Amino acid sequence: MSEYDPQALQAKWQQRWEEQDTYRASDDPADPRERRYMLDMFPYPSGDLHMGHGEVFAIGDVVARYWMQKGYNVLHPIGWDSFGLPAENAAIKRNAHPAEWTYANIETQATSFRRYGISFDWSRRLHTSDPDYYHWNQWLFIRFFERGLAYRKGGLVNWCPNDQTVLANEQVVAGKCERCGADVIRRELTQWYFKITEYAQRLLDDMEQLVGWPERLLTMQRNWIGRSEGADVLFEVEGREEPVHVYTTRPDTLFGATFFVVAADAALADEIVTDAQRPAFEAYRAEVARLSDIERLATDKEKTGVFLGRHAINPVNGERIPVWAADYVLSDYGHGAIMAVPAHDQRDLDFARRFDLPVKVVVHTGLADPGETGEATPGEGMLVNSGPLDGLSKAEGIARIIEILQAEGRGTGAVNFRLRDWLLSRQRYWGTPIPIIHCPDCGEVPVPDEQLPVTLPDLRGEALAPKGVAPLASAAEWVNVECPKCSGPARRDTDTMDTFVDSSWYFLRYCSPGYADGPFDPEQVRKWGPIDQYVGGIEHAVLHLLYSRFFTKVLHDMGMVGFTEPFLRMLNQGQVINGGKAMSKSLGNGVDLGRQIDDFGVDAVRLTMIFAGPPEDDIDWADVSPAASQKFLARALRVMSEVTSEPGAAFEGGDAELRKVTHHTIDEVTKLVEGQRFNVAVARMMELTSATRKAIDSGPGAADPAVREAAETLAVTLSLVAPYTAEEGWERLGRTGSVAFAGWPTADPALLVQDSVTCVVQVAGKVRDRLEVSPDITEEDLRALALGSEKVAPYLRGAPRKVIVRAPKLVNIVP
Ligand code: ANZ
Ligand code: ZN
Repeated sequence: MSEYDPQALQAKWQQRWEEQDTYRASDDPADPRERRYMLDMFPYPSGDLHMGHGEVFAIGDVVARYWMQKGYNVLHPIGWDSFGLPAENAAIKRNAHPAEWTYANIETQATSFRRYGISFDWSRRLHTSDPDYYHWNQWLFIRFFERGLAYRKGGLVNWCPNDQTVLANEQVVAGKCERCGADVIRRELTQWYFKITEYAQRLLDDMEQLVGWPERLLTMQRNWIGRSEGADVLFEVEGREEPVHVYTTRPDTLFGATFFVVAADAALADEIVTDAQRPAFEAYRAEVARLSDIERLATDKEKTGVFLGRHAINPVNGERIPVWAADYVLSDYGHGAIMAVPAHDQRDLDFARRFDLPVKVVVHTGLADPGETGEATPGEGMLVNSGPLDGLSKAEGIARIIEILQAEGRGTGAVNFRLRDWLLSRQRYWGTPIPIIHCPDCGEVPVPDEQLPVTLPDLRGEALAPKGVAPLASAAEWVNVECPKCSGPARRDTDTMDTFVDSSWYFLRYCSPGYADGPFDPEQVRKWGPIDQYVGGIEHAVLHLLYSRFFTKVLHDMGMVGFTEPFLRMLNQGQVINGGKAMSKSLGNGVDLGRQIDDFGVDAVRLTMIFAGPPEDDIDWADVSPAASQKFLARALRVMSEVTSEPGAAFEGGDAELRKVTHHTIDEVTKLVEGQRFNVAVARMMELTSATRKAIDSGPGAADPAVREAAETLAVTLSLVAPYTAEEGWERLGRTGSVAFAGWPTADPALLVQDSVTCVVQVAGKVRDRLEVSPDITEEDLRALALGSEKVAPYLRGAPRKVIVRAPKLVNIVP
C-alpha cells in the first residue's frame, strides 16, 4: 500500500481499536500510573455531528492523547445530553415519541465519533434521558430539598409564549428566549428553585482556584454573580406599621434622597397605594407586566411611573418624600424599592426631570448642577448639605452613615448579589420528572428513595403539544397516587427539570458508570476528580459552568466529593465559519463534516482543524486546505514506510544533523502542546517530515538510525492529531502495539545545544562573507568579527558609514 488511502486506514484501525478497547481507562487500584481526566462538553443529539463538533473533539483529543503518550491513566469519556425541547418538538411534528428521535440521533453521532477516531472510553457512555441516569437527578433533587436548597415559590417568572414554558434568567438573552428567539414575557407562577444564591459568595471566592480558566470567562462569571457592597436602610412609610427596606450602594448620598420608588410589580406597591391613585396604578402595572427586565432597565427609554399617594420619611433628616411606582426598579432585586438620589444617579435624575421632582446636590464634584444640565454626577467628591457627613469623602461618608444608621437601628451595612435563585421547573415532557408528591394534608412530600426513579409516562405526538399546562398533567393514571406519608389521595408534581440539572453533575457519573447505590461512587470520584482539562464552547460560560460549580459545592458539603471546583482548566474553542460568516442554512454556506471526511479522510480534516490556528480562534473553512493536509499526511506516511533499519536498535551513531532536528522537534512540540499552541506543534511535525525526507533522499539514507529515530518521533507526535496515519506508520516502522501508548519521547539536552549558526556579511547589499558563529554571540563581538574579515577588507575604504548588526545571522555594512 504505497498510495495514501485514508478510508482503508480508517476501516483497518477503527476495527483494531474497537477489538482491543484501546482507550479504556483503568479502574484497577493496582495500576500505578498517575491519573488524568480529560472532558469534552457532551453533545446534544440533534442530527449528526457537525463541523463545530469536529473542531472541539479534535482539540480535546490532542490533550487526551498527549497524556496517554505521557504514560498517564487517562479518563476520556463520552455521553449524551439527551433530554430537551428539540426532541419534543420533533415528536409533536411526526406524531412520535421523543425517545425515537433522540436515540436514533445518538446512534448516528456515536457511529460518527467512532469513525472520527476520538480516544473515548466507550465503556462509560451515558445518556441523560435513560432512567438509570435521571434516577439520580431525582435522588439529588430530594437531597437538595431536604437541605432547603430546592424550594417552591410563587412569583413573576420569564415565560416563553412560543415554547410555552418558563425560562431561567440565564436563558433569556436580550429579552428573548435563548432557544427560539421569541419575546419573553413575565407571568405569575409557582415554580421550583435551587437556592444557588446561598452559594454566591463561595462561587466568587473559589474562583481563585480556577487558574486554568481564560480571564474573560472569569469576568463573565463574576459579572453574573454581581456582588456589590452598600447599606440596607429603613424608611418609614406614612400609614404603614413596618418600615420599608431599601438597598443602596451609595448610603453616603442619603441626604440627597428626594423621592422613593417601589417596583410597580412589587407587592408593596399594591399594598400602600391610596384608593385615589389605585386606578392609575393598576393601569400602569398592567403595562409594566408586558416588559422584560432588559426593556425596563433600558436607559434610553423615557421614564414612566405613577405616584402612589403616600410619603416616606428620610431617616436621617425626617424629610417627607413622595413614594412612586416605576418600572426601572425591579421587584426581585435588592428589596424591590429604592431611595432616589437624582443628583447622583442618572436613572433617578431622568425620572425627577420627567415628573418635576426636586434635585438636591450632596456631593461636590466640581461639575455643573445636574438639575440644570440633566447629567447626574455619580463620581466621587466631598459631601455637602449632609449634616454630620459634610466634608467627608465617599468612603468616609459610607462608613460614618452606616455607623449612625446602625446606632439608631435604622440600617446596616449590606452586601447584595445580582445572582438570582435558579428556576429549574419546566412545563414540558422530555425531561426528568420532579420527584415530589403534593398531598392536600402533608404538602410537598418527596418520593421515597426506594420508589425512584419516577419514570416518564408514555406520551407521544399531540399529547406533548404545549397547552399552557404541563403535558404530564394529562396522564391521569401517572399523576394520581397515594401520599407516601398518609396514604391519602395525592398528585405527582407534573413539571420536569431544566436539562441544565442533567449536565451539572454528568462528569461525576463517568467515574463509576452504572453505579447503582448513588449518583456516583465517591471512592472513584476521589480518584479521578476534579477534571484536569475541560473543553467546550464559550456559550456555556455562564449557565452550565456556574450550575456545575454550584452542584459541586453542594456535593462537597454533603461529603460526597472532596473538592469544591469541578473544572481546573478550561479551554474555549473558536467556531468553524465559512467565508467570514457563521454557517447557516439561509446563507447556504454550510459545510458537512461527513462529506469532508468522505473527501479527505478523518486525519486530514482533524489536522486541518488543529493546524488552522490557536484553538481559541475561529476557523474559516474557506481559508484552509484539507487537500494540502492530506498531501502532508501522505508524505509523512511515505517517510515512515521507507525506513529500512530494524526496530529497537540504538539511535546513537546516527546522522548528527538529523538527530539534532529530531530532538529540537521533541523539545518544541512538548512545550507547544503543554502551552496549547497545537497549530504550531503541527508546523514542527511538518518540518521534521521534510528533514527526514531530505535525509533519506540526499543525506545518510533510509538505513541510518537517525532516520528511524526521526520517523518514530513523527509517528508518536502525529498520533495526537492524525491517529490513523500514525498507527499505520508505526506498524510500517515494524513496531507493535498501538502508537497511542508508544510513550512520549524526551529530548536529549546534549542534542539541543546548537554549536554554530551561519552569519551572512553584506557590504553595500552584496554578500561578501559567511561566518560560523556561536548562536549567543553578542552584537559587539559579531561586529568586530565582520569588520575584521579578510574577505570583507577589500570592499572597505576607511571606516564604514554605517554597520547594522542583527546577531547572530546578519551584518550589513554601508561603506
Ligand atoms: C441610591 C443611589 C445613589 C444609588 C446613587 C446609586 C447611586 P448595584 O451596584 O447593581 O447593586 N437599586 C437598588 N435596588 C434596585 C432595584 N430593585 N431595581 C433597580 N435599581 C435598584 O446597584 C445598586 C443600586 O441600584 C442602588 O444604589 C440603588 O440605587 C439601585 F448616587 O441607591 B442606589
Ligand atoms: Zn399526605
